[in-house]
Amino acid sequence: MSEVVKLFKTWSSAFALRVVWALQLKGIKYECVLEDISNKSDLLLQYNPVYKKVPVLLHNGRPISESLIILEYLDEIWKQNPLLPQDPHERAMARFWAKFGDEKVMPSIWTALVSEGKEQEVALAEASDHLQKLEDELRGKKFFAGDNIGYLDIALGWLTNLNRVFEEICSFKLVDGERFPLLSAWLEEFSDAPVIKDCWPPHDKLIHKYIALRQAYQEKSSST
Ligand SMILES: N[C@@H](CCC(=O)N[C@@H](CS)C(=O)NCC(=O)O)C(=O)O
Repeated sequence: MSEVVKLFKTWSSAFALRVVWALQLKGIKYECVLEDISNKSDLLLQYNPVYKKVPVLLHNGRPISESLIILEYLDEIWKQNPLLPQDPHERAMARFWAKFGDEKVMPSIWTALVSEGKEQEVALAEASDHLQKLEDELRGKKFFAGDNIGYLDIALGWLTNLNRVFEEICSFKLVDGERFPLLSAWLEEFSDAPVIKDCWPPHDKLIHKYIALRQAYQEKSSST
């Protein structure tokens, strides 16, 4: 059967980028449908009526949303270059750390990026604590998945981009090579991997977007 795969994404979505990476790593042919989050298409609302967010993967006309769930789906349907570990305990651990990345690491780094003063200080301390846990997870490994990029590397891949943005906008290193040597090496290995590096959103456009988000956050905080 010929497979029809479409991916609804925006130019910058870090969540959609996970799906792009997985599709590329598995060599799955797909078509991109670019969405504008400020003016969502009827199709996006139809395919993801619950969250109304990208990414949405459409496989032979059937939609799947939530990036981590899409990764699992791709892994189940397309067996080549498996993303999740074969061992059930390792698989559970990969899911655990991916959830930790989304629920703990991402919000703390996000707040550290957009805030200032005391709020930024607190968020940074929290982020460093979380990053230390990821550093410990990398001990003895090149990638979180082992010798090759896997599910958890893809799930945490947003960190590469945000780390660069952070350094440029806040003028200091979030993932400091001295404090987090394994995580720093992972950031480089991951972002330099051929399939990964071909898919980064345009850097300057991304920096502008984050500067605008930072300004908006600070204006909102100062008016409340
Ligand atoms: N948990 C979701 C998060 C997806 C998400 O937040 N997508 C953003 C773009 S990066 C979005 O579509 N936002 C639209 C909105 O919040 O209305 C996932 O992993 O797919």
